[in-house]
Amino acid sequence: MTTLVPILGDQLSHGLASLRAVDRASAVVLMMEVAEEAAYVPHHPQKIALFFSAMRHFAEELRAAGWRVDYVTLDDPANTGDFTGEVTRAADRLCATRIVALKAGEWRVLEAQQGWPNVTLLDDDRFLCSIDAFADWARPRKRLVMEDFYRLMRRQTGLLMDGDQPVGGQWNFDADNRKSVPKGHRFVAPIRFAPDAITADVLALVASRFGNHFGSTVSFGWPVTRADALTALDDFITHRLAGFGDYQDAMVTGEDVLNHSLLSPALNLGLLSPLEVCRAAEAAFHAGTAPLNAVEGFIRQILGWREYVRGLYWFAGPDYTARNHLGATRPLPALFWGAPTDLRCLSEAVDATRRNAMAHHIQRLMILGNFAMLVGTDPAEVHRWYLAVYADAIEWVEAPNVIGMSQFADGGLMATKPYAAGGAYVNRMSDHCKTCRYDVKQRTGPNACPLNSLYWDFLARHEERLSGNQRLWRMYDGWRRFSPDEQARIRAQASTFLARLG
Ligand code: FAD
Ligand code: DLZ
Repeated sequence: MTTLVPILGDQLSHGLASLRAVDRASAVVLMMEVAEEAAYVPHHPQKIALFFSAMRHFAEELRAAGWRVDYVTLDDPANTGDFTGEVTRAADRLCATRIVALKAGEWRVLEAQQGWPNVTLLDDDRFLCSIDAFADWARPRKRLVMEDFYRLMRRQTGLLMDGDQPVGGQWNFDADNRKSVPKGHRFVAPIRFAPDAITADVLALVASRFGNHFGSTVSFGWPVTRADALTALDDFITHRLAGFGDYQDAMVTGEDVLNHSLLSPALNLGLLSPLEVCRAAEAAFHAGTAPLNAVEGFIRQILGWREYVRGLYWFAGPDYTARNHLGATRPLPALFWGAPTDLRCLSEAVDATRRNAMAHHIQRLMILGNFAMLVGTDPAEVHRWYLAVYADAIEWVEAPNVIGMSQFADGGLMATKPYAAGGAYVNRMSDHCKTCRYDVKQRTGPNACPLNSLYWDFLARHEERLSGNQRLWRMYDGWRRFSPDEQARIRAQASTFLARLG
């Protein structure tokens, strides 16, 4: 009587519910490298290598812990290329009488799992808020305000709480976290992990099979085991957490990481748990090595945003990624795949993405996402790009951030207003404009920063739909203060740019 336990690439946790539910002596763990997962969107080669390497290391650890593991490599000639084919083949091969699996992190794969024979699907309990608990919170509400959810999570977990009050007397220290970086400030580079023999094999495999995908693997240095991930966590807590809050929204030319943690891939693969990461940050505050604005800001990203977007993804339903509230239809501009652009902010963000399979939050939201939305890109194309290019992209976390937060394609389920910005924002939060060929202060003319006319054109295009939004009142007031001639010049400038964008 063999029980088959399929474990997917983002389920690399030793305490997995499916492992807890079976008897080690009669279970066989199945892990599968499958072509469909690697290519249903053209994933960045570094992302594919990260998943395969972490999977191979995890299989080794399971074997060392006494599990029988059946591991199907991508180049196995018998590999059918998809999860269902491999699960069916393994069930036959091992004469399995039942299958016990953890529910996948996206609708597409969950639907496939539901078709597996004799399968028991278990809830993924590696999150601090269950899907049902989020739905109970969300159902009676008109607006799903993240801050309300976050305070509930603070109370439930006791993180940064003093009885029923927030430590420091305030729930949120975001107002302290908008500083620009002083000239000459030095950031401590994050720890990188040199590829071992397993990773080197995987990098060679990925180069031969997916070398034509956008992205480089040269900088590969991700933690691929739990031990490495714990070292990366310690490195962040020791060297970068203290400055996390101050420069959280900043962008600096040539600085890919600043004080960010780079922990999202390890968290999303399951190498680290969200609670242990939050507790490590909280301990640094209590030890006096990191200030409250930094620790609260960091914990809010994980306890608040990460749990909130996961709940929202499942609450919103399987059609969420098809939403297109603003009716945007433009194909994704070629610059997202590395075609040259002379906007410095965009070239920096795309280049970091190409080199590292990573860009930090403000680059994703306010540079790349903002540009895609201002030019009217089809949100489904934007979603597929983000899913492909980032090492941490799993649909449950990527889709709400892209469809909801960055493209306003869900019509405000997640964000209260579109995150739209012109050049002034980029100039305030970064040093990019100083070395850009465009003049950020100009709206029209050959040297004007294109973001300025695109921003006003976006507001004008969507005036009927958006001008009733209270949070956009000031922006529409600004637009109406322009003379009709100036409005026409701005729109003509945007239209010329859009025509050239093709
Ligand atoms: P830090 O700045 O150090 O933050 C700490 C942790 O908080 C992150 O590791 C992450 O786990 C969590 N976090 C922070 N912001 C968010 C958020 N908005 N949603 C969920 N978790 C958050 N994050 C992903 O993990 N996968 C994605 O595919 C993804 N796609 C995104 C797409 C867009 C358009 C935007 C605006 C954001 C996206 N994010 C995504 C959220 C965020 O940008 C990344 O989590 C972050 O940049 C990862 O880098 P870090 O680990 O250094 O984060
Ligand atoms: C992202 C990814 C890739 C590139 N390849 C695999 C794979 O070959 N095998 C696997 O088990 N998982 C892979 N993954 C992660 C899955 O896409 C992820 O588990 C699903 O999106 C479900 O959340």
